[in-house]
Amino acid sequence: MRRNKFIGCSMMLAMAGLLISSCCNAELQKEDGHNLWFHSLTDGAPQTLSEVKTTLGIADSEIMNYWKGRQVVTCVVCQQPEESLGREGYRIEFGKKEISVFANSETGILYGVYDLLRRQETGGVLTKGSVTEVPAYDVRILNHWDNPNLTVERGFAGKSLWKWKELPETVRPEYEEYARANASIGINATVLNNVNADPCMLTAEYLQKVKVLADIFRPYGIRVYLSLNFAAPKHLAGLKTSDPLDPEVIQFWNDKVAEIYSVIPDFGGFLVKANSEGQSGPQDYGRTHADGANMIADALKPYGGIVMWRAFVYAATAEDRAMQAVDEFMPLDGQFHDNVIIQIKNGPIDFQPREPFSPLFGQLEKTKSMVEVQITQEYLGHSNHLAYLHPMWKECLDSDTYMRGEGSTVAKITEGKVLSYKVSAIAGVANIGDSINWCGHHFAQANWYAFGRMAWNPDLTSDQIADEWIRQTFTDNQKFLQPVKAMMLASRENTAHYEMPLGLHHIFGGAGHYGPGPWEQSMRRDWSPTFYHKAAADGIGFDRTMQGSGAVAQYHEPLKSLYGNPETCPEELILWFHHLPWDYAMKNGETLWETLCHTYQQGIDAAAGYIDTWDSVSRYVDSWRFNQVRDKMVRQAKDALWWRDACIGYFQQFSGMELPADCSPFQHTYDELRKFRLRISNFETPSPDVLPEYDLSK
Ligand code: BDP
Repeated sequence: MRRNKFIGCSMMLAMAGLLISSCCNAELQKEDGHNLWFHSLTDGAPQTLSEVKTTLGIADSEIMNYWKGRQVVTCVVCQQPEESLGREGYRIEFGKKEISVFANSETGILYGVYDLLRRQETGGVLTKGSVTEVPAYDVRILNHWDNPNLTVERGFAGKSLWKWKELPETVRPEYEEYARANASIGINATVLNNVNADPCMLTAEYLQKVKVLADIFRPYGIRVYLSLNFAAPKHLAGLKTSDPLDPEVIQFWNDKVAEIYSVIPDFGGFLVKANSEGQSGPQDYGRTHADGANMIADALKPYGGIVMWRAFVYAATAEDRAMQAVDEFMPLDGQFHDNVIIQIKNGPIDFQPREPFSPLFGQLEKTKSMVEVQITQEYLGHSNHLAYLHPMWKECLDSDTYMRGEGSTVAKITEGKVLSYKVSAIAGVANIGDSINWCGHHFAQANWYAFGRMAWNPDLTSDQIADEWIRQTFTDNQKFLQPVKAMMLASRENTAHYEMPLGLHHIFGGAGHYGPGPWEQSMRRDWSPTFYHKAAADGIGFDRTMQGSGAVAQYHEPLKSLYGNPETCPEELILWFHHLPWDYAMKNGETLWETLCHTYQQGIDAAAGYIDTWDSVSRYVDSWRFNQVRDKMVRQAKDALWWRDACIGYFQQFSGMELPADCSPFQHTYDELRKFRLRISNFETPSPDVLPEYDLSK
């Protein structure tokens, strides 16, 4: 190894004078949240982007602008590659006077520099020894569900960040800020458009726009991918078919891929939603998912591109939607070409506040798979609710599938440690829009941050990630850090408590997926809340045992037996797998009805408690962010009551049981609440004036 690059040196800044010593929020500088987790790094000032748009130029500029330590920082791209560092890893060697960052690539250096700056802000800079970091997943990718008309499917943070009409001429600074934010947490890939893909994204006109973004992202180590519309041959080239075995169709895709690579030489590949929710796919032509995926994969192969083919498929006719992905993909195991990865949502239904892991992870023995989590809070209160999602994602990654005996966790399988993968990947559906704070809720930024950190290192704990994020985004003052972290760590579970406790799922009102609608029956039964909770005089819950749908059989032993028996099934999933009588005896000695009511109550109390916690730390937050967060917390606490009134009020007609005396009284009957969902328009965050009014003092 030879030091061939000295890219930066430390600047000792007289920072002490700038440190915020105020303890009154009105005196803290106004902060709109645009600086994300660079808040402490920039000391509240707008971020400074590098003038030199090369990877090393950016790394250099970050050190020059933001390194506050005494040590001189040198960065070294290894001439003789160090195998253990891989393509993107790095090693930081700490000394009293000097810190050196070693990597095999310039991107590795950039990651090392961001690590160093993170350590600086979170108290992790060492004076001796070294740390080596290598990412667990090769492709750490955001999936934007953004449409060319600037709407964002399930987006709750304004319109799309990508201003397609202005591109390629007008280039907004946010594009580079986005790239920088991603690079700082190790995200190295992005799908720019919705899985429900508009074919126009692949036209020559749009590729020129995509190229501009790809050029901005490249020095930050980020590759661009696109969602494709499987019927593009028909839409774009006027072919009579999009049959994947048709020679003209194959030629279309070969030509299209060649065109894309001529414009974007490092294009990553495609994300495909096929034969799902009305999207076209190979089954329209009597072909299989493997036929479709392989045709696209073959076109990409010469360029090194990959296909992420989604397993999110289900049909209205199925007995149990939770079983569909396995039923569909198991018979195809082994048929996919080696640059295809099956992209599987963490749970078998659809990003609910709690699901067991998707059994498909444990069933694909000869096919690569990747996890898709949802960063945007489609089912967890949109951008109104504080819900830190890392614990939910980690629950999935740490789940043991028992595919190859004990220890075949979802993380190990998808990292390629069980079957060996050439390329491993993990995806998160982005929660980013053009809102000034990027994510709508200041705390929703933590989920973007957590996704990146988790994709780099799935072993990091929720606590570690929240800790880092709070220190960089707000303050490292323990009086703020500890209570706020505790609130974040409990928040996902609390959301499950007041929305869908004990394994209940999919009981949202309307297609907006915000408020409750337990009474609803849609035109499709598998979109109907009543189909999922099955509340009736004899009890509640979906029977997925061998006497019911048999979904438990998609899990390997011992899970099949564990989930299949209500005595051993984890209680937080009990109504996912079982239909039980209202007076079923729970482990705590209560009836199921009592525990159901008490779990909702726990969620209600916790949500109300956020307001108290937040008020107690007001002096450590600028008034701008304080007030915005507080307003949302009030809404969240009211929504928790709404969920309980609607669900328990509705279930009560079947259980015939009273609300336990220690629960908050009902404020609305479920009949009153039915009308509210009608006024929430699809895919939008409902505005407060269309939501039921609640009095939090009762
Ligand atoms: C569901 C969303 C829908 C998406 C779909 C998907 O409600 O808007 O298109 O997932 O993942 O969660 O394709």
